[in-house]
Amino acid sequence: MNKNKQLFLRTKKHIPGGVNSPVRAFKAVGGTPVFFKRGKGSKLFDVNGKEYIDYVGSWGPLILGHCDSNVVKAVKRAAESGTSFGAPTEAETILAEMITSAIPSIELIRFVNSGTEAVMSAIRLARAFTGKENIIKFEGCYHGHSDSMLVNAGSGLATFGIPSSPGVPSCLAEKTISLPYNDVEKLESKVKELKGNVACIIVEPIAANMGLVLPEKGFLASLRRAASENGIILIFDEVITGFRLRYGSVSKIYNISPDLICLGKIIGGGLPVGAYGGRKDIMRMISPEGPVYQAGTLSGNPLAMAGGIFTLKALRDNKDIYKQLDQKGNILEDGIRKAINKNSSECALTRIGSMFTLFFTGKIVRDYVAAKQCDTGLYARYFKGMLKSGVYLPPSQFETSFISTAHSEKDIEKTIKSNYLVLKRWKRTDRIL
Ligand code: KE4
Repeated sequence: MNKNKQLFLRTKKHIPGGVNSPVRAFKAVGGTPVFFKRGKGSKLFDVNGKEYIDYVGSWGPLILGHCDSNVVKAVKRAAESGTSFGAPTEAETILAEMITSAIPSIELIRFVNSGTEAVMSAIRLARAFTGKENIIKFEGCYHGHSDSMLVNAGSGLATFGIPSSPGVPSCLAEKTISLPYNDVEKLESKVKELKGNVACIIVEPIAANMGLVLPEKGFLASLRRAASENGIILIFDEVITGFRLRYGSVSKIYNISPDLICLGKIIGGGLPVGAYGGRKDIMRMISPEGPVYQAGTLSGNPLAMAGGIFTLKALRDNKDIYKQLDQKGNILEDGIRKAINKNSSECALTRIGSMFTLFFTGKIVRDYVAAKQCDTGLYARYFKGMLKSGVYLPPSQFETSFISTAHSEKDIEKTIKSNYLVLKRWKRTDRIL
């Protein structure tokens, strides 16, 4: 039996679904998840020794690819001095200095251990600072699994949210209002209806959890305006986009300054990390300086700090790194678009910099309603075809693919070729791969 299958059966005896995070179980695409043994650069190697070009990149952290030599050396060096102290270390100071100088709107920052923790803490802080309880989020945006974030839009966009998971108290879910992404009119009318009784608006400034969906002109500005006019805290969840598209926050690209920003993934270089930060007057409410409690045994731990410092150093010290990532993305986009046209495939590609998603729909995907119209069965077949050809994409239509600095021209060419062959084998007529 295939070693992946063996391991999966063995693991399921001890871990729910055989995985430590749901999306890894391949439920959205079917089949047995691939168990990986190691990664190097743009490649992953599974337990059977099969090689893949990796576009998941651990869901975003590995912008330098797997086992970047400087990052590995730094983490090893840190580990040899101690894996955790539960006390202040200089490494936390260094990473805090790097991030606050890269993102001036972050005047104070607190490190935690995951994006979920960063968002959960920022929400609590916004509620404390404003004294209000309602929060606004957007359908299709994912902000980790804290209770207030596991909420769907009430039917017909009813004022209050309904839990999207059992175990989330309805009294809490009701305080989260979930609106359509890119819908300025609904945002403005909801804020008006609630008479500004909203603690915060949280958004992925570039949405990457319904597949990649870009903010339309004026959308982010409308959030900023509504927040400023109603004493609402604007939170950018940049757990994915932080340092992904430029050395810092995407808020610079859109010239919008949020009040708080949540970070994760890249700032830890693959080690467990999250962070939230922003306006001094807000962040000063965080304990021990202020009354809002938030804590963590391994927050700011030396290994994650080392991973983050050496990842950000590489991004900061090579001024062309983001241009090179965008050029790779451009070549890949061009190749995929050519294949879509040649095979008249019903697909829509969205890309920005080193992030991309191939949607299996003929429509432009501007929000979650459109994303949900994708043919996820076709995506599953496409995913399996690419996997077979040695290209590892996210095992879900509702995720984003990532290019790293380690992806070579040869990798991109092979991916373009595989993409063409998979789409060719499955023309609109027979749809059989
Ligand atoms: P974590 O708790 O998984 O570190 O971060 C939660 C989170 C917060 N905000 C955004 C914008 C995120 O994308 C995430 C987590 N991203 C998913 C993938 N899209 C992590 C993968 C997984 O859940 O296994």
